[in-house]
Amino acid sequence: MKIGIVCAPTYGGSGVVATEVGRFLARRGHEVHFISSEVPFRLLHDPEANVRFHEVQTLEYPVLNGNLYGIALASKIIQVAQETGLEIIHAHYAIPHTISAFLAREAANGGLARPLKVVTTLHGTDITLVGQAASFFPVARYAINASDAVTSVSQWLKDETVRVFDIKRPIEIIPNFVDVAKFRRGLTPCKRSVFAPNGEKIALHISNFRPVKRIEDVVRIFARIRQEVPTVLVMVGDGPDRDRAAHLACRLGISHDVHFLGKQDAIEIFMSCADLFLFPSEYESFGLAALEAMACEIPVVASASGGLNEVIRHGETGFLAPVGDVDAMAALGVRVLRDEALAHRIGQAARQEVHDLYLQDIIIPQYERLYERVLAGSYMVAPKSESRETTYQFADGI
Ligand code: GMT
Repeated sequence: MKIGIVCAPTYGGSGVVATEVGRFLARRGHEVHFISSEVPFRLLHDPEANVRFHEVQTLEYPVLNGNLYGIALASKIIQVAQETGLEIIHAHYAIPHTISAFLAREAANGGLARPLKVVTTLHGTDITLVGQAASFFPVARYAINASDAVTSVSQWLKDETVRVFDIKRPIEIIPNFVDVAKFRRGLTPCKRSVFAPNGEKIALHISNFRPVKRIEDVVRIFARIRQEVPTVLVMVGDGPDRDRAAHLACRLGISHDVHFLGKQDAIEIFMSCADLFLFPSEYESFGLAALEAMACEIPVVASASGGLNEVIRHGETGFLAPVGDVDAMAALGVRVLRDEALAHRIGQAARQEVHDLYLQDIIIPQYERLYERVLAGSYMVAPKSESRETTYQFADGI
């Protein structure tokens, strides 16, 4: 198949998942075209045969009040589809990517060699933050309803999407996955001696440091753990709440044990030798970083919220505590850092869970089958109108 993937190129779960989907589709013989503002960062250092990148160049023009990226993206999609005969656009993020794909299809006005199908994957913040804002709501709902197929990375996100947007159409759950050859214990070079020269344990947090990640909770949890077990905290990533977290570490007098490393490409280097992963988010539609930590056999302490309840089985493959319950999360951290047998058992079970449920060989065929059904016209017949009473009809009786 000839597949166009539209995604955010920067650090962040949706861009990572989109890149890995494209990479593994290419390895299975499909022709994959990434269309984005920059080369997705996980593709930068690891190019693949069968993968092409097409840069969207936009224009900031003050008279038009802002960013014209969505329109430039639509033009690029038309150009790529005309040049390569794309069959599918797989949009990761409903806004603006799905809308740009619709615009491309409409604007091409029959000028494409083949009809272009649009598959949308919902990742979370496109629904929970952006889509719910009043200025985007009706268009986000339209993106979901008018896509040829829609997938969600968790049951929780699907339920939220259906509830918030009153969606009647089918949404398939295709969870995220991990490349276990890359994310595994004991990679070299391990940075343990750099951060923990005196044999301290290493607690790790990786995110984009946005408010939803509750970064200050990470610091508070660590401060409590450190009183019980010699530990350092490694913070990978950057974002709006970094300074608040650094300031809090200062106020608590622990900043010499907190290492802010900023954005890093090869996060597996840190994951492969950490002892604990702290992930106290307000919610996560999935929590890809938690899954990557599980693949590296690190016990994860996370909040019992959103899709994290699906990814982590409390006491078996990691630990969950109520959102904001810093004391409970610290107690779980202390327990697992003190008890090596427990840490080993949880780490092994976590890695096994990834092998059982979240391998690329399990997940990628699910996308392939979806594309095939969409191309065969056996997925769904689009409704004529978008009213609440609309009943959807399925050519294959689903
Ligand atoms: O906030 C982030 O973590 C970034 C965001 C994104 O869109 O890149 O992540 C979302 O998608 C990831 C990949 O499916 C999920 O693993 C994250 O849980 C989700 N983030 C939130 O729901 C907050």
